[in-house]
Amino acid sequence: MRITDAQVFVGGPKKNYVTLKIMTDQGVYGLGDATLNTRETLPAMYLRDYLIPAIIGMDPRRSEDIWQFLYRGAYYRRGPIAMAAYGAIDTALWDIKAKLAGMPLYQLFGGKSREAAMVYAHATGADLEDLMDSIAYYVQEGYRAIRVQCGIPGMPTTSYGVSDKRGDTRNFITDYTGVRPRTEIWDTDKYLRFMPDALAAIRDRFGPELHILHDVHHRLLPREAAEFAKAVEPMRPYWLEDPTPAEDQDALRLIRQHSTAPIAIGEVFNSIWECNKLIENELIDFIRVGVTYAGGITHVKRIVDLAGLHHVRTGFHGAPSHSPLSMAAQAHLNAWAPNFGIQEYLVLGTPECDALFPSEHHVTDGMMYVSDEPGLGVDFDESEAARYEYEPGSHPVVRLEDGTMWNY
Ligand code: KDG
Ligand code: MG
Repeated sequence: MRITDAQVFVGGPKKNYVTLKIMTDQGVYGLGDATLNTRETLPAMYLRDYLIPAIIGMDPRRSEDIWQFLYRGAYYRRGPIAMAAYGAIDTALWDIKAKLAGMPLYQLFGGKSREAAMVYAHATGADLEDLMDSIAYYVQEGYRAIRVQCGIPGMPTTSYGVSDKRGDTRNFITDYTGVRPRTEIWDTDKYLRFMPDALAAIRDRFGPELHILHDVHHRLLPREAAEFAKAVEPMRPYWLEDPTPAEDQDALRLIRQHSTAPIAIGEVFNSIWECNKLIENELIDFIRVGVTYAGGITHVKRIVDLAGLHHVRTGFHGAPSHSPLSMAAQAHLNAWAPNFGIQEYLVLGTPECDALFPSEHHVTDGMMYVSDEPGLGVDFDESEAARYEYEPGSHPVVRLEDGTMWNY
């Protein structure tokens, strides 16, 4: 069996999904996702110019060897662009393998460990009252776990993931008006004065059972993160995400020394070599990598197994930039992983998105049900894809009030 060709498509309904389709001489094809949000053309170019020509003629069933060929063969290893490109190839090869076996992908991992996987939704509010309404909406929709992000009083702009318009619960991460980013202003003191009380009010209003998650989005220094984690511990958050940038990993010990609040990190990691210290030293509770830019199923599965040895559970990244293909790959991993924790999930199911990526994966009452179709269980409609073009977008950048650059 041989790979005969592969194509890359960039575009989608209000998204720049990077979709790879690998064709074989037996008519079976595989699909993968290389959507690196706001930098989408780079993995697409890497695939088209370097990787596709190199894999044509290879046996698609040898997914491990092809992964090693891509990773070891590049010489300049890792990085999000390369790992997104390898990930798309790897996911497409697993799709082919499972289609050949006539089985849903999770069966190849070892079968289901659960009937459905808990997901968390995103609630956002311009202020606390607005956030309470947003949380109430998701509770009533059946979600058991909700990430809560709130405008901070006195801050001149909104902070991460929040709209400045009341009642607006769209996700504010990517701005598709060009590559020049807008600026958010950040003030740690105002955040630290407000957020613990806000989390206490949320716990008070929604009771003990709701899983409350919060994304600090790399804004705090390690000592501040320790102070914050200690302050919110009594509210029993499900997790605090990215309390501090994880470049200085030893600094995370400070949080552990002061608080038992669960810590989730890893959405910007693209290899096991960024996670292994945090996992082996048990400095985190949830690993947040995504199949899209952490080298695909082969590599993420390796990370999941390492995490399982150290009581670290999965909480795969599921921001809106992930296409239904990588979300499906994660749905299969979530169905299998003995150390599954939770899955981030934003409603993808617009009619346009469903038409582009037909599938039977679905979320009901806050639980994700994996498709039983052979392979990933997601198809790709090329005639629909022809409707979309790449639209340049950007994340915000963050500055302190005096103009100093800060971490987005
Ligand atoms: O592209 C950047 C987003 O994926 C990121 O800001 C989202 O932090 C994020 C999350 O937890 O989903
Ligand atoms: Mg995050």
